[in-house]
Amino acid sequence: MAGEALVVIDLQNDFCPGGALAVAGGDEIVPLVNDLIRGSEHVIMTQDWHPAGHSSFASSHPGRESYQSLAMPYGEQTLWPDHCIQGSRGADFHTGLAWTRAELVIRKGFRPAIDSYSAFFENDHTTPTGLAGYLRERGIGSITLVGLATDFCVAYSALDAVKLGFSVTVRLDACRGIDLGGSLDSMTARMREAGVTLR
Ligand code: VGL
Ligand code: ZN
Repeated sequence: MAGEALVVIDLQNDFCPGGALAVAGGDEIVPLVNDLIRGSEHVIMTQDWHPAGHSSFASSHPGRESYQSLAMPYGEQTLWPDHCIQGSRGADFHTGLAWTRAELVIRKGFRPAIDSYSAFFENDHTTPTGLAGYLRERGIGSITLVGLATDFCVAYSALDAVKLGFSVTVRLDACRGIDLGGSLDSMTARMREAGVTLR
């Protein structure tokens, strides 16, 4: 039987209340995620990991503000407050997260000129992170996604995973969203239409 993995997306301090890009209720999912970790054969985590001055930060574009969209060479990019700076406390996993069983941590968003929402591809949708190769080489065909944020990094990871041929479940009860201009509804619909199992 093909292996299964739990993929925990960006459960980091900056995405939890008190953090630089706090997702409402982001910390509430930690106990449930920990239960899922205990019950999973393989555990993989992603860590948003930006250099200071990253191009996805509004502060890198004078005159622009957070949550506005900006045309980048690779497409439209939402601008964010500075967050998940490499090595900062904000970039650490949430203190309560049972991260020690993670067999792989994929860091993403480390190239200054490009953001990376998905665990599989950067926002140009072509530069791979290596996660698909890891899963295939390990014989893992099914993944369950949990974490932050539902409508950004979780959703783009789920959509890419389906495209790559993986069987994908998103546990919505173990995710929380940002909901920018209706993005929670629209990305949930896109996941459903793509064949992601939503639970
Ligand atoms: C995320 C915005 C910027 C996420 C990461 O984890 O969903 N969102 N960087
Ligand atoms: Zn980010």
